[in-house]
Amino acid sequence: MSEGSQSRVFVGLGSNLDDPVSQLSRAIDAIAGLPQTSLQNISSFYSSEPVGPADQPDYINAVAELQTRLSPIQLLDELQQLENQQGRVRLERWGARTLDLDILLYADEHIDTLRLVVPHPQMHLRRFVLLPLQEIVGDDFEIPTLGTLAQLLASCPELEISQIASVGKSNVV
Ligand code: ROI
Repeated sequence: MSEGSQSRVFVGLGSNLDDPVSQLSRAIDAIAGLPQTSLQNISSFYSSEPVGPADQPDYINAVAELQTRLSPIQLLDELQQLENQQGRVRLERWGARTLDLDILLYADEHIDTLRLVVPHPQMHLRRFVLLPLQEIVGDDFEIPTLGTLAQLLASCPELEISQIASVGKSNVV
């Protein structure tokens, strides 16, 4: 990457169709290749029951930490292109998908536009986001306006979730 100011960003990854583990692995490689962006870290992969409509397969989730010079909207455009490249079809809200990439945090920015809301408005309610994030940043990390990860995990709804051994890559730099 060239000179200029970089932002620390966390992206949530999720898939529950067409071999979710490979979907996430492909997405991580693609994120690592984004312009003006470097992949700093990736959590383990986690398997969980679906939150929302139950008549769909279990999900695989992970969280990636990036440094990027892309603006929030440029990053959103890039991530949506990756979703589309991996066959995502937007059928129903909260339905099954091959790949979901959500900007969870963009530095300590608050963004509230039609296309993008950051911090992600549901992240504090989703154990499948908080657990992989905690693995990367630890208990004391503050989510702007919401509190520390330890506090958020203590009040987050229960979820059947398990860490899948050794499929994530940790500390990729
Ligand atoms: N449930 C789980 N466990 N993981 C997800 O990534 C996920 N994504 C969604 C909904 C349908 C809300 N449920 C999920 O979009």
